[in-house]
Amino acid sequence: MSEPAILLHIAEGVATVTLNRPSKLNAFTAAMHAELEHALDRIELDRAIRAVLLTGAGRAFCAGQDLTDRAMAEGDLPLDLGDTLERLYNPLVKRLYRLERPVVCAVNGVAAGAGVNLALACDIVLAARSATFIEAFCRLGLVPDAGGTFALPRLIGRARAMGMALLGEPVGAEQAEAWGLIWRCVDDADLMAEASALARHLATQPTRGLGLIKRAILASAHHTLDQQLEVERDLQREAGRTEDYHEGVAAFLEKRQPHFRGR
Ligand code: T3D
Repeated sequence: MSEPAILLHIAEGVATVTLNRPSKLNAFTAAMHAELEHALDRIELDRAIRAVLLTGAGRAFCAGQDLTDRAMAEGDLPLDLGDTLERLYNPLVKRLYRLERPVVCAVNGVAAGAGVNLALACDIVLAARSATFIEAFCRLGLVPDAGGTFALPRLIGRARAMGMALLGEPVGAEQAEAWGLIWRCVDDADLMAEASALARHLATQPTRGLGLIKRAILASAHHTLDQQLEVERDLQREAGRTEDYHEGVAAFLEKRQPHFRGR
């Protein structure tokens, strides 16, 4: 039997999802998409999972689409790449943005093409100091996909987004942190310990509220101030009805540590 392309490990309220095709730098195949979809189904259904950690096996995070699946012989009709985005990448990116659980990404090595944009669809991105981010699409005559043209200008502004997308040069993790592309760059040896500790910490927090924060920040991307104030009003109404909010207030008044349950 072949190795699974996705590993899922659940412990202490954290689901660790590992892209597992290290010999191909964890490039995406249709089978890998299907396995990742199943892992996300499991995560969405299990309320005991309160945070997610995404990373890659081996020396890379993810080299994007597996290009051996895209080889064309003379006379072949071109594959409809819009269709592969519609069926595979777009649903994946939407699920990560909309998952009402915090998603930490540990970029353990090179991220290229859709691999970069997959990382940027996560909520808190840590990267090993040696990792690089390559919007490699322009080298193939393609357009950044998997949400790249949404995330890049919002995170780092038009000038840097254009530079990354039009030149396809590797951007190092330190530069990525300085630009605000990612949350933090950490020493290679510390990456997994720091990312796991962060995910475990988040899993003990008021995770219903964290999910609502995600929703609010995502909505702000296309809202006016008035519209966003309405979003905050509605989400705060929902947050104020959670058990965790009541526990947070009670713990503060009783001068004790809160015990949040994600409800
Ligand atoms: O198609 C659609 O459905 C549309 C969606 C598109 C989304 C996309 O992501 S398009 C962009 C695809 N990705 C790329 O263009 C990146 C291609 N990879 C690279 O440029 C380089 O591999 C890296 C810069 C990422 C790393 O370079 P390096 O020198 O560290 O490693 P390497 O030697 O190039 O790769 C190691 C192995 O992984 C090698 O296999 P081998 O020769 O040892 O058997 C290489 O072929 C394989 N590999 C790396 N990336 C891919 C890949 N195999 C298939 N597809 C890949 N994307």
